[in-house]
Formats: sequence, structure tokens, C-alpha cells
Amino acid sequence: AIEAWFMDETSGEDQRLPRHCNPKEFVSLDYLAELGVLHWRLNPANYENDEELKKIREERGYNYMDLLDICPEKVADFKEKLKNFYTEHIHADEEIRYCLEGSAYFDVRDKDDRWIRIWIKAGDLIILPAGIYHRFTLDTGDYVKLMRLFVGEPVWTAYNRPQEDHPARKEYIKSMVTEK
Ligand code: KMT
Ligand code: NI
Repeated sequence: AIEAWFMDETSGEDQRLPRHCNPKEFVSLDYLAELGVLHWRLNPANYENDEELKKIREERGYNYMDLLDICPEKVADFKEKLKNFYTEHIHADEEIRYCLEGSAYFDVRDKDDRWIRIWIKAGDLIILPAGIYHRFTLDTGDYVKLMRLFVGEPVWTAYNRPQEDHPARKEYIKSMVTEK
């Protein structure tokens, strides 16, 4: 299964290291689902003809798709991009990423504003809900191939924290209260 854990926020370690607490504190898929974070495990070798992926895309209206290689050799302004990805932000829409090769970390904030680190590897599809504070980094493998999905014309605009008055943030907070 996918691995997720509470981060040691006092650690000054490299962002590409796991930053576990001591002892390690893992987080379940159920807990992620409570935050609105969804996950599927698919077969990445078969992404071009995958019926399961097709079904998810149809059900959720993800008609847009592109592929993204992230590594120092392939990304222009790599350092700047990674710095932006690792700056805490929200979006007005879901962030949907399917890992086809390599691995990386998505960090999301929980209800108590603690960082949860989600380690995605080949075959992991994750959906972050609109309005959740998050950030992204490569791990020490320094490479990931991601599929990006979207409903309609893609908008990747990131709104850096604080964003408490953003409509997507307000909606997200509201959904957290009523779900429990
Ligand atoms: C974003 O908004 O693009 C991110 O959070 C980075 C992850 S995918 C490159
Ligand atoms: Ni994002």
C-alpha cells in the first residue's frame, strides 16, 4: 500500500529525505480520505490501455491529460521550479497526479495543521482536493514521471499560503466540518 507519515517538522534535514518522526508515525489511507485525499493503485505499465484508469477518468470527468518528467536534466529552471513546488499552496481545483515511474513526495496539511508526507511510487494515483494546503518534492531518487489529469482546460495556478479567504479554501474547510 501507499506509505504516508507525520513529518518531523523540527528536522532541518534535506527535503528529499523522508523526515520521519522518532518513533515513526504512519498515517492510514482512511485518515487521508478524511482529509479528502484519494488514492488508487493502478498498473503503470499499462497506462495507455488501462480500463481502470479509463473508468476513473470517465467518472470524474478528467478529459485533459499530459505527462511530465521531473528531474534535474529535463526541467528548465529546475531549482526555481522545485522551490515553487515546495512552497505551501492551494489550487482552485483538484490536483490529480498519477506516478508512472520513479517516486516523489506530496506533503499535505491535516486538520491540526500537521504535515503528512505521502510517498508516491509507480502505480500510485492520488487526488488532492481543491483548497488543501500542500507541497511537492522529489525524493533522493531525483526522478519522477507523472501524468497530470484535469477537468477541461487545465489551470495550474498555485496560491501560496495564507489563503484563508480563497473560495476553494473556504469550501474545503466547510467540507471538513460537515463530514465528521
Ligand atoms: C503543483 O501544483 O504542481 C504541485 O503541487 C507540484 C506537484 S506536480 C509537479
Ligand atoms: Ni499543487
